[in-house]
Amino acid sequence: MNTTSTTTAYRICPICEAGCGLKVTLDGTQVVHIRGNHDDRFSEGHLCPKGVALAGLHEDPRRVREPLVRDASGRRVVSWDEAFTKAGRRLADIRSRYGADAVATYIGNPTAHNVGLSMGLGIVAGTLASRNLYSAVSVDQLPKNLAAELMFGNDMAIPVPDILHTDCLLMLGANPAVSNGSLWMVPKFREKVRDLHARGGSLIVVDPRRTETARLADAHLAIRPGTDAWLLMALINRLSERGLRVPSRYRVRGTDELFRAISAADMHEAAVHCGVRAQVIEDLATRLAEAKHPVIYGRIGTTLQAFGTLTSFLVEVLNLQLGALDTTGGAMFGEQPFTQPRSPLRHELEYGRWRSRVSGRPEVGGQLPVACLVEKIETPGEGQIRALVYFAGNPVLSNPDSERLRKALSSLECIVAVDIFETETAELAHVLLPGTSPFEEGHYEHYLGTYGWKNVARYTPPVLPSNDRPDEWSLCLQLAHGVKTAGQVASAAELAAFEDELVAGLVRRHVDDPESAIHGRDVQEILGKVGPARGVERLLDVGIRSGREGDAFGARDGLTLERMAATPDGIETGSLRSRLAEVVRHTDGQLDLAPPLILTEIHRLRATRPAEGLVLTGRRNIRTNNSWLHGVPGLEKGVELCVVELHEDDARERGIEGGDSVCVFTSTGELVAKVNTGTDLARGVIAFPHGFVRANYNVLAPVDFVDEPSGTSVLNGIAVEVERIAQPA
Ligand SMILES: Nc1nc2c(c(=O)[nH]1)N[C@H]1C(S)=C(S)[C@@H](COP(=O)(O)OP(=O)(O)OC[C@H]3O[C@@H](n4cnc5c(=O)[nH]c(N)nc54)[C@H](O)[C@@H]3O)O[C@H]1N2
Ligand SMILES: Nc1nc2c(c(=O)[nH]1)N[C@H]1C(S)=C(S)[C@@H](COP(=O)(O)OP(=O)(O)OC[C@H]3O[C@@H](n4cnc5c(=O)[nH]c(N)nc54)[C@H](O)[C@@H]3O)O[C@H]1N2
Ligand code: SF4
Ligand SMILES: [Mo]
Repeated sequence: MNTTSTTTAYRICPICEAGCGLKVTLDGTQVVHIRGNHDDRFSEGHLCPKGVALAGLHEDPRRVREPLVRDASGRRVVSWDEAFTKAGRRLADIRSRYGADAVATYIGNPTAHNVGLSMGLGIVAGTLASRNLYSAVSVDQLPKNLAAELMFGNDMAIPVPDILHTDCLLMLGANPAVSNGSLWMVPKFREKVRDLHARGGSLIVVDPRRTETARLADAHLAIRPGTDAWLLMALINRLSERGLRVPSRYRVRGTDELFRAISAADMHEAAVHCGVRAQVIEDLATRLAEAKHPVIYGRIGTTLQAFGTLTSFLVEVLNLQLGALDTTGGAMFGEQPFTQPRSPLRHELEYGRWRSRVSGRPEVGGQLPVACLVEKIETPGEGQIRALVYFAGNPVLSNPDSERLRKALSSLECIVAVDIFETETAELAHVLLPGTSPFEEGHYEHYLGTYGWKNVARYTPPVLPSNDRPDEWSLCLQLAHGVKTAGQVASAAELAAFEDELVAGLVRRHVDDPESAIHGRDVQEILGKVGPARGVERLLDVGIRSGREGDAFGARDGLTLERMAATPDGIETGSLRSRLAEVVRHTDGQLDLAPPLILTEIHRLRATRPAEGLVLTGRRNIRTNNSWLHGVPGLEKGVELCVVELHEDDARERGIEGGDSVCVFTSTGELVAKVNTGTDLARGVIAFPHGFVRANYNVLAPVDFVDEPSGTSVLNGIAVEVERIAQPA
């Protein structure tokens, strides 16, 4: 007889973009074990060690559970009221003394997987109304956003490969066998490649390293870092010579101008820059031309590099030229049930409307690149940054020239951190407001939901109650209230009224939107029907029920948040469908293929000699996530992850052997780590993971090495030297 009384709860894993549906077995409030949910319509049972480690993360004694403040007398635990008062008062004071721009905001990566936090931080940032808004996006995908803004007039218009139907997937600078995709939620990637092969299709990987993904591929092009734009231009030219032009069904402008500019790129010149023989490029062009449903996908390796915006733009040009954009089996725009009211058509680009004070870099979609952060803290004068509020990030490890940034951050008058660990950045904070455990919040993938390999509606409610602590949505509302009122703590009634106002605002915008399912309806009637009583879930319910799949608040059969919560396996919402016209936001409805910025970049590329000698690139592994999860029980046990990888011939030339300690150094900094040698890397390339404290990759990254149009930091393809050193004692 079974004597234990366990219960099962469902939780979408918030760590990476696989979005795995997890089955959590509980004994009371104790997590007994975690399994992948095989009935999950999206993740189909996928699971990795990090998902299992959520239990360890929940239990981890190092996880911060009470607010902390730091002052002259040191670090101490304080009540929530005291922490909110202190944060609000100090931020309000700095704003009143120096102006709104003196308070900067930094948004870290986990906010993308935490709906309460990401919607809540928007309220805080809106209250702060500072032009100093930064995020991990400028050490990640910003070039893709800018390329999309230029081409489609919509910075979020980034298509995903329709992996179910393609017969030729060309992948540049991505390793989904480890990362599970990025701006592409793709659990069970290996199985999807197996299916691709089973129907006669092929995978071609362009990467300086023979990665876990490259090992699954039919062909691997070991490209020289930072030269993908050359490869893409060579391909576009070859296909063009074979008569392939942008099909007439697409509404585009600037094709001739763009193709003329690209045609100046010579095949043999491209081959030399890329380190890939011309014949191999020719063969790849043939393969793409002959495929029925080819598709191109580029990720981190194509964005954290010197020509990130141009490369990202050319990826979509090639998709267009092949007729793959917005086509079954090609590059499709996904959908999610939560729908924002439609943004107006763009008369002007959301780009360069203001510039950073010192280096003059343009804003992109309302953000300044983190490459400007340090100078804006260090340089005295009008607009100098005096305080920082950050949400779930760790810029001291994740941003370039980290040592200089750490010093600059230490000089700030006030740092307010919203974090769950006392990280290298959090330890500089004056007020640390701890977020909740992943089991204490509901999950809906509202930021990345449109980048799924398929369209699915999923929501999982909190697994455990968060007791007396505010969830991160309420935490943000309280913080915003504190900024507005110079440190007053809102009562429960005041907080509820604040939330009511936000919900009513969203309902009103939907009612005003001609494309919303609740267009023209009565606001009070809708408000009376919003499902949950409290919390960010109310906003979710409004967006879901007003969207394409929604029940329009009882007017038709459709999705509600309640229905999704009752169906934790997820509800399929139809295949990826062609919807380019909905996505384009340029006023003339056309795609712009020749924005001046891109033409300038083509000239800049042709005038730039790629770095010679050794260059450094990144490498991810399955047991960490960016700078965190280190030391979480069960993850790093007995595996040395923080090692330099070097081609054995490059090692031999330098008198280095596997297991040696080496110093890696650049014009910016140096680090020491152990070496592995092998043949997985292209000659002249060394690889190292980011996010480790004992040897931080980003001390090596020069802050002014950026993708010029977007200001995104170039963290791959940095010129380095490596030298064997005596083993440390
Ligand atoms: N050299 C190099 N540098 C890189 C990269 C690279 O490839 N190479 N990759 C870049 C990329 S793609 C990214 S996205 C950035 C990431 O850079 P960041 O976003 O700055 O930092 P993370 O390492 O993701 O750290 C996230 C922090 O959030 C906290 N956290 C986790 N979950 C929660 C939560 O639910 N609530 C709260 N409040 N806090 C939470 C964790 O404690 C952790 O400290 O790094 C970039 N840096
Ligand atoms: N396990 C694990 N999963 C993760 C993360 C993690 O830290 N750990 N981080 C998550 C985050 S925030 C993100 S953004 C995604 C990123 O997911 P991916 O985009 O798949 O990133 P990586 O795995 O770093 O793979 C990037 C590849 O680009 C190659 N590369 C470097 N420079 C160049 C170049 O110039 N050209 C080309 N063609 N290739 C180049 C590198 O060798 C590497 O194999 O992963 C997410 N998933
Ligand atoms: S792959 Fe791992 S970390 Fe990513 S969502 Fe799935 S279980 Fe979580
Ligand atoms: Mo990222």
